[in-house]
Amino acid sequence: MNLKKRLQSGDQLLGTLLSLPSPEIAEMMSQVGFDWLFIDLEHGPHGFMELQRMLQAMRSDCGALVRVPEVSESNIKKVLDIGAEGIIVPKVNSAEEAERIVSYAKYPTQGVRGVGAARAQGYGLSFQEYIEKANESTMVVIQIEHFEGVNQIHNILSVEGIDVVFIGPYDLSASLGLAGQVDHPQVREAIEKVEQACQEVSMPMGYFGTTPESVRPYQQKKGYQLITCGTDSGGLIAQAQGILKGLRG
Ligand code: 3PY
Ligand code: MG
Repeated sequence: MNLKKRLQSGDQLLGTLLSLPSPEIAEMMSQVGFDWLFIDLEHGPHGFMELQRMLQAMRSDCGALVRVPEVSESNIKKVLDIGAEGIIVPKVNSAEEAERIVSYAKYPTQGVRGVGAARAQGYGLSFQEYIEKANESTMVVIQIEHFEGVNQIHNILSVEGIDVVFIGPYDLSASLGLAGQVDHPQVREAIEKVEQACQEVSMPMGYFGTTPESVRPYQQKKGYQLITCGTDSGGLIAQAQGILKGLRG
């Protein structure tokens, strides 16, 4: 079952964030049991070629959602044509922007996605099959991570075709002048405003945290179906620091 079907059936999908352009890390992380991997082209140095190599290395029963560097028709088209199951779009602050995102992610007549034959379409071998199913099976995740997006949440939610509203607690806290204070009451209040709006229209939500302790409260809240915990670089650093601490005391 693909990620979108699992989301629609009510599953909670656990992932981790990959910030390094490494097919080997993608290969490993796709084998440890995560439902999906959050591949970050917004902050990571990855280009489209590295993304393709990462997706090729992953186990097929682990999904991939790719965060695009910014909203652009070509970014969204390429990421989907390379074979991501969906896109994550950072800092969406208006309904107009959300409409453009959905339009770039869907083939006509629902949207304006260009038609090509790349990896997602089996380089042409599964062209018709992919084209027929893509609008339904592609996941569109938008991030609310700025107070402006919080203020616009009702308008943004009126846009057809959004599958998940994903909170970015770090950017959201920064937009409030509280960078990194993800549990500050003002940040929580902003998140609760988004939660309430999403719950009213049964919109699934997502959350990112660096540790299981930081995501657990959200994991247990109603509606949070896309959970991202930890990063590849954070894991490597923690492991190395643990080794040194063990050896040096
Ligand atoms: C943030 O916290 O700003 C994020 O984008 C997490 O994915
Ligand atoms: Mg962010």
